[in-house]
Amino acid sequence: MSYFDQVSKVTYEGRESNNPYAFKFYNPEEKIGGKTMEDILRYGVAYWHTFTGDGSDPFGAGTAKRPWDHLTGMDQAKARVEAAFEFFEKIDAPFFCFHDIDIAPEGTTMRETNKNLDEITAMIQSYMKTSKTKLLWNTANNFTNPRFTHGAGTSSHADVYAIAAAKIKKGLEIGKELGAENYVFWGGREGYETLLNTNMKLELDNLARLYHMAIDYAREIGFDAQFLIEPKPKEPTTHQYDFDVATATSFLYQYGLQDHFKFNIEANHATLAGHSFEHELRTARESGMLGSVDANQGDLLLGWDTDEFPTDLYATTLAMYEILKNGGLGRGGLNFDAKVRRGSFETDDLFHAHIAGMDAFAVGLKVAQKMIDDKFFESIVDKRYETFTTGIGEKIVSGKTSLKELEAHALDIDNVDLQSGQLEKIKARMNQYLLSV
Ligand code: XUL
Ligand code: CO
Repeated sequence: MSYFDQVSKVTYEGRESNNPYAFKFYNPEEKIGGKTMEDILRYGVAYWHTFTGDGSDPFGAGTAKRPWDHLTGMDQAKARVEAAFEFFEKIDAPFFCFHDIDIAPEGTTMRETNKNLDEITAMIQSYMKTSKTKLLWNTANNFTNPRFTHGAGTSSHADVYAIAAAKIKKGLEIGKELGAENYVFWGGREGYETLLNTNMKLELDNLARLYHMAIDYAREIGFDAQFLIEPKPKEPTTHQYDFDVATATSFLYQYGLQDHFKFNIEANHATLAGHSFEHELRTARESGMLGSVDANQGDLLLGWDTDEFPTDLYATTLAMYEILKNGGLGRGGLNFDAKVRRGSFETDDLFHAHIAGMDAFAVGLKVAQKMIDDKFFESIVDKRYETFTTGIGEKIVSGKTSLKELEAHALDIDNVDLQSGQLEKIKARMNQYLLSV
């Protein structure tokens, strides 16, 4: 049975192609800086948006028309697996990602839920034997079920904490079973609505204890995936503890977790935190903690997490600049944590959306590689800080000076030779680069 008859296989046809089911810029085999695009970009399909989501939003019911709509329960879950692997093959996806409840329905008890998960995991595993698509990461959904209303690892109720822990344990086992490269923790409910009913210290201590237990259990079962924290400042909670990369870094160091985690950085979460996407990537990169990316984009006119497919070439280029400077994403990848708009309810739209996102990051990659090869921006940066390479600047950088010596240096300065930051020249050059591929 075929779920997506309209498409045979999406391939690269080049920028002049009029075929809506072809890549215009993403050429998996093309080498950029010595590596293939496929190996650098490591695209992932998000199971929840593409196969489980129905297009509903807080104001209206689902709109999506899917060939598995007539089914329910486990039959529907199985149809989704069949459809997913057909889609992965047709869109040429190297990876996919899922939450536990995306792939299998919850039962009335955890025992029943785990039985459903085991059955679908076995089915996925057998599909993976003949598919090139690997698991970039999986995670436990510890936010949808009403029992997580006061949090999961930061719940005010110990039983809920235990349920969250049990779901993570199962997630780690499934990740090992399917050979996941990473395991993600996104704390959608790990935060608070008001401090007046919140024991923040206990909640954060408990969250750290949960992470330590997860590290221990992964070690115990021999699951060597990279653990990733996905920061987000708010939504659904008013304040989320993993607010942004800097906040979560300080949490990791405070609790001795820093060697066990990297970050999964989502574009729309960065902007919700009042940062640019590239700011979050840079912050993680500078501390060696850039692990993976949830590739999407928000809408500047809306104040929430719209999870749109990325099409903004400026943003994808600046993101790829950080990723290339990081030496790539290692075991991470670019997971399209993105959903088609509610009005884009046909299965065709799933293909158009992924093609748009894959092409947008392919352009970003090509432009960023040129920017790096030319060293145009790097030389601007080098020149801007050159006073730190000699004399007193060199002493500052090597930690070989003191306030006394700096005062002696400063007292006789009569004129500081400041240079322009050349912001407009830089932005104009960036536009030239963008138009050059
Ligand atoms: C929610 C979000 C999640 C995580 C995984 O904003 O991004 O889908 O990526 O739980
Ligand atoms: Co995400």
